[in-house]
Amino acid sequence: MDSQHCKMNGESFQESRYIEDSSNKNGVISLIFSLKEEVGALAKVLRTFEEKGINLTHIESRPSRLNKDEYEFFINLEGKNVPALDKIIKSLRSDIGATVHELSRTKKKDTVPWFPRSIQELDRFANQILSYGAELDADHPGFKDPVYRARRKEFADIAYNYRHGQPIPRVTYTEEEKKTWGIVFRELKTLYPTHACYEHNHVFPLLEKYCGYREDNIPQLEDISNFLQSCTGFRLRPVAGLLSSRDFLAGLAFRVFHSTQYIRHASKPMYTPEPDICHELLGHVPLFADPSFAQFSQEIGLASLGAPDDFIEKLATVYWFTVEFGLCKEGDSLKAYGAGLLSSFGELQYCLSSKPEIQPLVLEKTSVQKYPVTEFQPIYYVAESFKDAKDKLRKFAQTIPRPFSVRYNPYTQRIEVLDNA
Ligand code: HBI
Ligand code: NLE
Ligand code: FE
Repeated sequence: MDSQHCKMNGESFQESRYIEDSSNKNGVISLIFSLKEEVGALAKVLRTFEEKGINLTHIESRPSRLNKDEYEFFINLEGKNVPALDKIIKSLRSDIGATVHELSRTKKKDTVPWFPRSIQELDRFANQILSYGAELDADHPGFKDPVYRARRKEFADIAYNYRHGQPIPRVTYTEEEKKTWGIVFRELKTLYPTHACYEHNHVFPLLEKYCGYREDNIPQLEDISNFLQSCTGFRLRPVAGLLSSRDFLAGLAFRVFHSTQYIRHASKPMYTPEPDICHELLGHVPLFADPSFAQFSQEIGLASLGAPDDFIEKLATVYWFTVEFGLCKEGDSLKAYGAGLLSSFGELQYCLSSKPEIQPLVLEKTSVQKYPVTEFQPIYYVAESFKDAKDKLRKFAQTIPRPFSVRYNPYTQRIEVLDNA
């Protein structure tokens, strides 16, 4: 459970791109790593450097003094591609079990990670999709089904080629896909009156009226995007799969929600760990039509821009326990507003049963809570209201060490950076 969580975070947070700093561009980085003596062990490591296009300029080996069956390798490499190097080091440590020491490396501790300043710049995220780790591949029903995989590629191509401002291509869904949607739609609709929050139940009939939400029809992202723009200014853009937390949260700052367009595998309609069109349309979309929720979501996005990696992780965790898996108070009862709950027939019932632990939303605590990503949540946090959650988030955002503040200008669709330094 924890390792899955770490996997996801690991992949998400390693990948910082820094604002260019020429002093580091061609620096030399030295590493020492140890490997068990084994045929091909070194070759395997060298291949990963080759794959990432990292040039090694020096290599030496010696038997390890600490472990008799290990060799130590000393290498110099050109430090041009720091994010790729971070990944290699991480995988040496976790996949190969190597001990890695970084001898010299100019870490730029106080530079600000790059972030988009205009809505068009979100186009840059399209080809930075994270692939799931081995553990998810293994228990994902669709990953062993070649027809399903080929279909996923068609959706990925739409997303890769999409540019801001274009209409989102319409998709003709297959009979099997429509059947899966129909099952999910029908079952969830029976639970919404008792389990979903007021806002969700308020918007849902409008989506049926204006956006083609029906048991026998998978609605089109383009129609929904237009509907949301008229409600709160939120818009959708298609995405091929999971983005890093940093990229995903940055979209929210522009009131842009990255939405998948493919559907879950037909064999498991009631729960999937991945976002899919059922999750986006039945879980997220109704809430983004609500002004107060939309503002809360945008504030998470604004707080994330240029924030250090550890804060991105905290904000992603807050996102997880609010936008994805949040419960809220309605009078004396609890209701679900988190999209991960509203799109899962199984978890929507479970979250309001007596089984999980329930805690009030306290961001200092919530932001560091560990969570599993491939099974029902053991703990949920309760918001008093969206306004209360937003006020808490604003306070929390003030604790982020950033030498500037940001605001979104909706007329120019640009982020304005106000220097505090
Ligand atoms: N990427 N495409 C996509 N969809 C999500 O819902 C999503 C994501 N990346 C990260 C993420 N969600 C969250 O779990 C947080 O890390 C922000
Ligand atoms: N578990 C959810 C579902 O089955 O719809 C998806 C969660 C995506 C974070
Ligand atoms: Fe989601």
